[in-house]
Amino acid sequence: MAISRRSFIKISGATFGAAAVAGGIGSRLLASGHGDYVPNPDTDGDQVIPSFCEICFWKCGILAHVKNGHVTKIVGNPDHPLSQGRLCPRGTGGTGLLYDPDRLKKPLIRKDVRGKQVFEEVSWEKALDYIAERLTELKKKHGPESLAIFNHGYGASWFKQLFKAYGTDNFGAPSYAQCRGAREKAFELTFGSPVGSPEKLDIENTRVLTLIGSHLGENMHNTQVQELANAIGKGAELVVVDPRFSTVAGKARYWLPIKPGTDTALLLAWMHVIIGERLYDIDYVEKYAIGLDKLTEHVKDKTPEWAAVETGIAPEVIVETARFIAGAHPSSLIHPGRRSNWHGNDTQRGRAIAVLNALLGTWGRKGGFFLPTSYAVPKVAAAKGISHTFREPPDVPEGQVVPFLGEALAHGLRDASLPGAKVAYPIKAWFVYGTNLVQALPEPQKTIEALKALDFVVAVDVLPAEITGWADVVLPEATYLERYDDLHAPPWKEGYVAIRQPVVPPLFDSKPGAWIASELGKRLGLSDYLHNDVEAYLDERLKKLGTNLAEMKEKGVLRQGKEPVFIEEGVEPTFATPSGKIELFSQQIADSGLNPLPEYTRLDGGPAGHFRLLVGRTPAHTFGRTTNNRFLSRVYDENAVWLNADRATELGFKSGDRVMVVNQDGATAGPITVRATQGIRSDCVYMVHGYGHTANGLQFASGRGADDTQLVTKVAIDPLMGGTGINVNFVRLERFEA
Ligand SMILES: Nc1nc2c(c(=O)[nH]1)N[C@H]1C(S)=C(S)[C@@H](COP(=O)(O)OP(=O)(O)OC[C@H]3O[C@@H](n4cnc5c(=O)[nH]c(N)nc54)[C@H](O)[C@@H]3O)O[C@H]1N2
Ligand SMILES: Nc1nc2c(c(=O)[nH]1)N[C@H]1C(S)=C(S)[C@@H](COP(=O)(O)OP(=O)(O)OC[C@H]3O[C@@H](n4cnc5c(=O)[nH]c(N)nc54)[C@H](O)[C@@H]3O)O[C@H]1N2
Ligand code: SF4
Ligand SMILES: [Mo]
Repeated sequence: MAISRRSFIKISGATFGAAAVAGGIGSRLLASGHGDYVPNPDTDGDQVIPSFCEICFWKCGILAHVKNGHVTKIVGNPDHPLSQGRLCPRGTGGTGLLYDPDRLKKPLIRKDVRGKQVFEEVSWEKALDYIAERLTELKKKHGPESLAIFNHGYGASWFKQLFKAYGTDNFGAPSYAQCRGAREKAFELTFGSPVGSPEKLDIENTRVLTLIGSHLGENMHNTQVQELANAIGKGAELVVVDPRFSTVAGKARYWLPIKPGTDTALLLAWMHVIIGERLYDIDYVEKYAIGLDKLTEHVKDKTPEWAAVETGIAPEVIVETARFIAGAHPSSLIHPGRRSNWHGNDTQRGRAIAVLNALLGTWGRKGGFFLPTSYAVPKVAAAKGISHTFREPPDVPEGQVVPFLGEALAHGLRDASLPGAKVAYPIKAWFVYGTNLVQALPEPQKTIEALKALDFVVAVDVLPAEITGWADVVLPEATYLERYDDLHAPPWKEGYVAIRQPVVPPLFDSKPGAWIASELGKRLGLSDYLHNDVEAYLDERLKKLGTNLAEMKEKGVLRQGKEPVFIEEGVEPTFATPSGKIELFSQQIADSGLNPLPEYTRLDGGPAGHFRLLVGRTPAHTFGRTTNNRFLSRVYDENAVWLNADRATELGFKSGDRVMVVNQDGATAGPITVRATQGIRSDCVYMVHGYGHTANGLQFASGRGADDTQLVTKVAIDPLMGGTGINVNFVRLERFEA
């Protein structure tokens, strides 16, 4: 039964009878089979329905305008604390996803026809029966933990419940070990609490904001960008540390074009100056922190002169910026960053950021980190609780030690799926929800090898992304505008609870995740462990809050009202570290045999004539999940490779040239357009992630720009938390001959 040597099947637009019409957005939408409807963002709706966004993971409150059954526009909900009436450009482009002509429309099953693998459109009944049959067989043969679930997005909660009931706790998300993981561990080790998402930052009241990489404004988390604009309006100043002249560097008092991978040296030198000149928050550190003596000793030789050699930043600039940053404490925030798995030594860099914040007294302070509150929303239990004891995920090879594991490592679960993997037990099947593993996981060669070897792969998606072409069964989910998900009540400055609800019924034959999980549950005999009627479930939860579903559908969000969230307002911080204090020195890390004080590791340089590959975001897109969105692509439809202008001249390239990007292992990506600029150092190049799709079902995005993932054939593993640093690949540019 098992399909070996699974191959990539192109889900083409033609499968669905949608002609590939050349031309503008209108004709593309006509091809969607959704009548002649083209959303007009100037049209107000007859109905205005509140919900929350899923174009990225910030979850801003939206108001969807609906007229004649169509969504005309999406605007920010003024009652929602994260959007405060405004959305980022991506959020307003949600209609471009809803009406994307390339959406997955019917369940698909892989079939072998005369030795050739093809997809067949099937009914939901047939697709779900088939998955249940295969998962039952898998459990019998290899045990439930041989199934790994990969996920991203809020809708995954239904599947987490389902698969825990099935018997596996092997959930991996690239948004941990490839993203926030190092930062979260670093802050946990220092303050006893991760930064979390949405990050608990009071950017609004900060006087000096220091950004290490974090390219706010291109990295477009709505609330942070709004708060930054307000802070600048009130006179806040910025220190931007970035090898590239980012958008936000253009607004900074200081731009420090640092040599990539040397931030920890800069941070240690700043500490050297701040401790040496007693510019830190002396009372705060005395009251809340331990280990200042050891830190002082540790940074004694980390002089600005020492750091200058590492970072390429002049010693006097290091001293001046250290004084400038300390001068504004405690409203002087060193942004913790988000995508922090860069070079392998990342938890140590995160520790340096956390420790510097501690010296500045920012944790729990206005203009620093707030101490969040949340709206207490009682849970509602299913008929049966899950009492299974799960086997540890096989995400770390036998013999390797990762002392501070957090969430399961997504790449580790992938590696446990490779033939011959040295793990406690192998992974044999994947259930993939809302993550395009082919672009999201580094070392794509391993991802493909695993996909070829697995017994069974299911992908739940909204678009025919690369991962769906590797699945045995593809399930078309309804978009966030067509479904309920669970209530959202995150820790924030003010407690609130928000609802996601369908603003229009699902298009085509797509179905909400809650329904899919419930139907699979029925077939697996697990219904008692699930909430099978999403409306009844939400209503019951809301009744416990003294409201109900009907009322909440009108209101969209309930707010708890302002509560104290700062030490200045009388909140006493608690630190869930072993000592109960902020740990400048970490005994936990010492016990694991690693450096208990933030440690700088010098990186290897690349081969001669190569540039370090750096990646980032564009304000108009979320990774590759929106690059097929025609509305958002009106602004930015292809990535470019940033190359230092002097180097470009030396190498004979100019802006607009088409090149292939080739890495140290001979892997290639492109063609892509050169952007020759003085706004980047000469030792690195930069591109936005999420382009260069190869799935031709993504009729708009396919073949546009280059996919950086193809060039990430190498990673550096974080010795503390096991994440993959991806900024360790080196590339050169070759002229593209068409
Ligand atoms: N518009 C938009 N916004 C997004 C997203 C999106 O897809 N689109 N994705 C969201 C997600 S999930 C994440 S994780 C975040 C990611 O956004 P960030 O957390 O800001 O990502 P980074 O990788 O830290 O930042 C990339 C920046 O770091 C710089 N950089 C590269 N190497 C170095 C270095 O060694 N040192 C220093 N100091 N700087 C360096 C790059 O030049 C670039 O400007 O964005 C979030 N916001
Ligand atoms: N090379 C490289 N790799 C990276 C990064 C990088 O910058 N460069 N960034 C890293 C970071 S910071 C992160 S957070 C990860 C994120 O990477 P992923 O986990 O892959 O996240 P997305 O790109 O948002 O996932 C997109 C998939 O979800 C689908 N999708 C969109 N909406 C829905 C929905 O409502 N339901 C379902 N079922 N599917 C949906 C999209 O069509 C797409 O296939 O990637 C990491 N990997
Ligand atoms: S930041 Fe933008 S894309 Fe993300 S949830 Fe908010 S509006 Fe949506
Ligand atoms: Mo991320």
